[in-house]
Amino acid sequence: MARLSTLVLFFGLAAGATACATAGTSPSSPASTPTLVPTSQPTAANPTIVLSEWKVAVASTLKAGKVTFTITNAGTVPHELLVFKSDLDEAAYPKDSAGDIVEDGPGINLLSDGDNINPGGSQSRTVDLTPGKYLFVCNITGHFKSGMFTVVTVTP
Ligand SMILES: [Cu+2]
Repeated sequence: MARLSTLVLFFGLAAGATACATAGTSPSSPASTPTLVPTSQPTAANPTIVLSEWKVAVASTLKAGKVTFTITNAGTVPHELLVFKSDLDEAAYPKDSAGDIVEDGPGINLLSDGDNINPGGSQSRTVDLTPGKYLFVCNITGHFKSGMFTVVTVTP
């Protein structure tokens, strides 16, 4: 599957490059016409999130909008991915006595939750991101405390 994706990406890029070259050399484009740059460059529209001990590997900046994540577990124990939106720093998140996040606690908003993902497994999840500060975290007991989170800023 990874190989196929690479191929698709390669041909996608090749097609984009061809379109670009064609547009650039077109003699019928008057100089005064604004150049339409094909928006075929890779975007963060469908980012991959890789979970492992004890990391949530995701870009620290994402663009607002509907985003479909592919979430994979590259670790050796089950993990999950929760997406919280909050202005709070992660240290100020409401926590229980074990140090796990109280998911419906004050000051935070759980936007997305899903089943645990077994080692080697993956999951697809669509989240509607609005500008602000987010915490992408695995809240299986002890994992947040072990540093399994990433702060993500969503820009307009
Ligand atoms: Cu975890």
